[in-house]
Amino acid sequence: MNTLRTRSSIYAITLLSFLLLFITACTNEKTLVGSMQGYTLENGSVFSITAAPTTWKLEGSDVVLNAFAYNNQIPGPLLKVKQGTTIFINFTNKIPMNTTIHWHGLRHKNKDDGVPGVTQDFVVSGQGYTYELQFPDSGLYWYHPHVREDIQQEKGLYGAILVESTEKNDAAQEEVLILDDVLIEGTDFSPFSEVTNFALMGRFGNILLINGKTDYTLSVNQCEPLRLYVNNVANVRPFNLSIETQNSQLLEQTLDLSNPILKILLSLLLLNATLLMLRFPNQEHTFS
Ligand SMILES: [Cu+2]
Repeated sequence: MNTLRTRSSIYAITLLSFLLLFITACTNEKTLVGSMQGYTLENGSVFSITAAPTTWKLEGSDVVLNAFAYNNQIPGPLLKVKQGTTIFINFTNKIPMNTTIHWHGLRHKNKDDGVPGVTQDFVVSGQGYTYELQFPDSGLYWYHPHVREDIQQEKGLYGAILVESTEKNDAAQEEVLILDDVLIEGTDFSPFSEVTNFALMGRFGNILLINGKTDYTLSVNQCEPLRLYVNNVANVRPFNLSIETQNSQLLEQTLDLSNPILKILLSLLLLNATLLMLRFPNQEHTFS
């Protein structure tokens, strides 16, 4: 087992740093531990998701956010499904606002895509809605409200869906990294406006997060292929995520990270899911 440590910085620094520290030699042990709570859902499964207020303490600080969460988890439950399946989500809205869940990137029935006024009505506070989700394509998708994202998404309403391909998967380990930022003032969120007062879906934050944490760590196996699914759920910020591949072997990636132009493109594309396949034969690697 080895340790992947990610460090996020405060005060509007857009660069996310990753430090990989390998502490043991190569093993054949397969690690499939997600950093957020994962749920494997078979075809026809019914899964319940409740959006509700919660408190969210940022580790290593006095900050306790008055947040919203899906099933009291930030990020929300990681839904693991197989390509070609259908599941049902029994959604309950317990936040004091109307909301919906939009299933970002999914190619499925329009009526369940969660866009109020276009494909469905608001799910008013105290009520629910059953979503039918289909997964014709593999990859990483995510879900979030489609109502006042500047408040609801900022407060913690987001989660990921990992759709396993029907084709062979060569990765020994797969991890989902969700990048976010939050704007803190004192010990809580900076106040929100009654009306949307920023372009896009909100504001820049001053604390950076990976999977809801400021000091995210992850165990990985040395020498085995590691596939990272990276998703940006920040309301407006493009992250400058780059990876130094010194002594490591890139098996597969969607973009050539050594190319500065593509690096900029990657920053922008992180608004959607990006997939990286990596392998690290040597002892230490620094990602920046
Ligand atoms: Cu979206």
